[in-house]
Amino acid sequence: MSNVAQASKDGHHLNSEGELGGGTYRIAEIGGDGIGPEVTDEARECMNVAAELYGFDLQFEKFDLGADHFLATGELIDETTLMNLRGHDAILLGAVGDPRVESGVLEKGLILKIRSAFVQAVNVRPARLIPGVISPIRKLTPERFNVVVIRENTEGMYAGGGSLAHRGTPWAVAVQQSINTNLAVSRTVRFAFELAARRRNHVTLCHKTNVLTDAGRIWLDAFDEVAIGYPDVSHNYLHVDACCVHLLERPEQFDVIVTENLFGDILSDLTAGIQGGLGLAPSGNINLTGEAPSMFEPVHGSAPDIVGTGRAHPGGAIFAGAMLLGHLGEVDAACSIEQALVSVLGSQGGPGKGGTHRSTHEIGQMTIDEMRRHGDASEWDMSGFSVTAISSSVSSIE
Ligand code: GGG
Repeated sequence: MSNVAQASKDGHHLNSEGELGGGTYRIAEIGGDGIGPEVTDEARECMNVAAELYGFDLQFEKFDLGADHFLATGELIDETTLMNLRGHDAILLGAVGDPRVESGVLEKGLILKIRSAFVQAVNVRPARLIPGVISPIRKLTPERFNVVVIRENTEGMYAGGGSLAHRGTPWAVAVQQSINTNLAVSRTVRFAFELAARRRNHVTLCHKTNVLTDAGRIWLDAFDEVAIGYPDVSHNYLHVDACCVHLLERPEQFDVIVTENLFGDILSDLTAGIQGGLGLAPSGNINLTGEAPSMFEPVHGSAPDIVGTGRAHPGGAIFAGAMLLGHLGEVDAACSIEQALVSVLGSQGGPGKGGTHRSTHEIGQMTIDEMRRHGDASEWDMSGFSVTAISSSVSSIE
């Protein structure tokens, strides 16, 4: 993590080694549905300004995927498009989901398809209370809330196994399978320990082992085995229901939470809520081998009820853009975006209570103004627990 960038004479910035950047990155942009394109527009603009300030190029290619494409063509994503996506350095995703399409079709056919096709094995979901943003937890202070949920990203209930027979009859029967392989569980747990070793040295495994005894066993076995290799990282286990209460009552006990796919999806909405709003939460779907691109997205969905109103908060998407750049190694640029937005949130509040409710575009522009005003990443406080720090450190975890 560098926080010592310097301004060069032409207004660009030198990295911590005193070099001007200069690389070119190909970014695939999937705005998707609902408010997705509105928030990715703001994230892209912030990323472009960061590239300009820090001396590298971003080539964005937009992919028209989502409900409109599906309704017009009957296709979700074809093999050629997947091949094309694969040739990019990273993917920026907005949101999917549309009331015109049966629930689950777009989510499974696009997001889950890309996660599994590109073996984006873990989903990294950081949340922290940013000064100026009001948490629904009364008297919560920033020092007490800074967590990362590591969600297994390819299996569990989301692997797609199941069947529904006799739909529409009184004897309809549905089966939804949860898949848990030692391979996927172990790599997720190992990732969580590696990340914790770069943070505050604590991992909590969250499951429901007292009821889901078979899946729970494989998680506990992997957890115990991996923990042996990390003597400096303390660890504990919580049932998922208890974990929810602990997050509300004693959030300071958590550093890294590792869990299976479904629990991770739900718990990370809770951590986003504690942070002051789902609109602020970013995530990274990480390919651990570098053989395929990783994908960065806000945690929130497509929010069709507020499309076109300018009320969507772009914070989660902008933070996701920062994570993406951190993952590519452009740490100073990522840091500049992140800290500029933190500064904007400090003066404007978050999407919830106490926020000034600026428009999507106003928040994006204020972030850019702040980046240009401060520019030099060395001025920012990079305490090591930011989304930039997380994403730049996870890029070295395999
Ligand atoms: N921006 C992410 C998004 O559109 N999420 C909708 C959703 O429900 N995704 C399912 C998932 O994250 O597993």
